[in-house]
This record gives sequence, structure tokens and C-alpha cells, in this order.
Amino acid sequence: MNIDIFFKKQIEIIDCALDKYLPKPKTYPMVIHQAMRYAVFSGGKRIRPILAIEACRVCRGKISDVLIFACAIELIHAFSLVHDDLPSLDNDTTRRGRPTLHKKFGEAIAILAGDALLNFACGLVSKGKNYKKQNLINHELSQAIGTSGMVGGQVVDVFPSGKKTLGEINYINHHKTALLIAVCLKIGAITASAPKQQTKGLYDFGKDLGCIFQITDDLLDNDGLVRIIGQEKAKQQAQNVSDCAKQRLNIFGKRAERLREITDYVTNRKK
Ligand code: GRG
Repeated sequence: MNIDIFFKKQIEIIDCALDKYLPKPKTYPMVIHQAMRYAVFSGGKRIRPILAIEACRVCRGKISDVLIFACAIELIHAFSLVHDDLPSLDNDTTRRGRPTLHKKFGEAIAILAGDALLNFACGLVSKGKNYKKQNLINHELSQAIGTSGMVGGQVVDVFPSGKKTLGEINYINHHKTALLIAVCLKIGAITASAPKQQTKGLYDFGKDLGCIFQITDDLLDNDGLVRIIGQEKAKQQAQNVSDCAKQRLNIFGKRAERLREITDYVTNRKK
């Protein structure tokens, strides 16, 4: 199956599950549920849940088991974008070609919708009776998005303001972007009860992929690392990390072919 068709089919599965889990738009108080859905259903690439599902499949786990965790990850991602766009952070007016949530619904609702998305994601992870796995996944997620992860990266991004050093840029990229991507792969492996070597292999692959993802994001925005080392060096760095990432998949042989294709897609992406 061609990668574009693969992405399209995966997005359909994920969107259908998200629609099933999220509160209906007419549930009282309607405005918050409509705002949450506005943030979630707006044409995102769904790369993070796709990675969780693919990691689970590579480790011979069941897609039906990982889907709920994959949805939780996407809701956390949606929450981080809503808060990132707020006037006190990036102050963005558009996201995915539409007004940002605070432009559409006002700042108060945008803050609350972000909170609600994170809270809802926690609820999804704790649904079901596989307590040991759920607890582990909850721990991994909280590490990836707290001050040791995404929040930490965001703090260094906004404070102190002004020109960043290469060290600070690398810290931001790793903590703000790469760790959430890496934890998607780990969660897929945990769901499949994969052996330690496979879980570590996928997590290390995820950190590389997250690093490539942020470099290509900087290439698209002409920002961050690109401003310091320039387009050509950044492209070369993305290619080097991409080669290294694919080598980490050797332990999975042919089963990881789709993850190799996703690596190439992320390395060469145009959006
Ligand atoms: C506690 C989770 C949490 C967040 C609070 C606001 C904040 C701290 C962090 C911001 C994190 C952030 C916005 C990182 C940028 C990551 C990034 C490259 C986003 C773009 O991801 P894509 O391209 O977006 O996957 P789509 O639109 O395809 O979903």
C-alpha cells in the first residue's frame, strides 16, 4: 500500500475513535465540547497516534488495544497546540489554515479547552482494567509532557526570550517535540508487551525521529536550528539522523518497513 493511502486509512481509523471517545458537541456545556472538537478535528497529520499504532503492530500487538492510548496522545498534542498558540505564548492567529482556538472561541475557553483535552486524555489512559500497563503508560506520558519533557522545552523556548544558543535550541527540540514522539513508540511497545530490547529500540528510534521532525519543522518555518546552522547543514543533519534511526529498526527486519517509510516521509516532508 502506498504511504499516502496508508496515512489516509490510519487517519480515518483514528478520527473515528476520537469522535467516539470525545463528548458530543451538544453535551452541556456545549461551548467547551465544541471548542475541544474544533481543536481536534482540523486536519492534523495524526503522526503521533499513527506511530503508536505502528510500533504496537511491529511488536505483534493488537491495534484494538493501542487505539485508546493513541487517541490520548493526539488529545495531548491538540492541547499543547492550543496553549502554544495563546497570546501569552506564541500569540498565533491561525493554525492549520483556520483561526486559532482563542481567536474563534476567546481566550478563556481556549485555556479551558486545553485543560479539558489534557484531562480527557488522562481519563482515556485510565479506562479499562489493564491497570499495570495503564499505570506504566500514564507514568511515561507524564514524564514526556511535564517539566522533564514538553513543558521544560517550552519554558526554555519562552524564557529567557531573545537569541538562543545552539545548546538551548537542541534542548528545546529534544524536550518540546522529540520526547512526545518517542513516547508514542514506547507506548506502542508497552501495549504489545514487547521485550525490553524491542521497547528500547523503538524508543531510541522515536527520539531520532522526533529530532528529525523538529529539524524539518524548522526547515519549513526557517526557524530554530536553521537560523543558527543554516538550511544546508540542517538538511544534512536530518539525513544523518534519519540513517541512524533506520538502523535502529534492523532488529525488526521487514516488519518495520512502514516505520522506515515514515522516517523518509518525516525527513522529506513539505507540511
Ligand atoms: C503540558 C503538554 C503540555 C504543554 C504545555 C504549550 C506547551 C506547554 C508546549 C508546546 C509544545 C509544542 C507546540 C510543540 C511543537 C511541536 C510541533 C512540531 C508541532 C507541530 O506538530 P504537527 O506537524 O502538527 O504534527 P499537526 O497540525 O499535523 O497535528
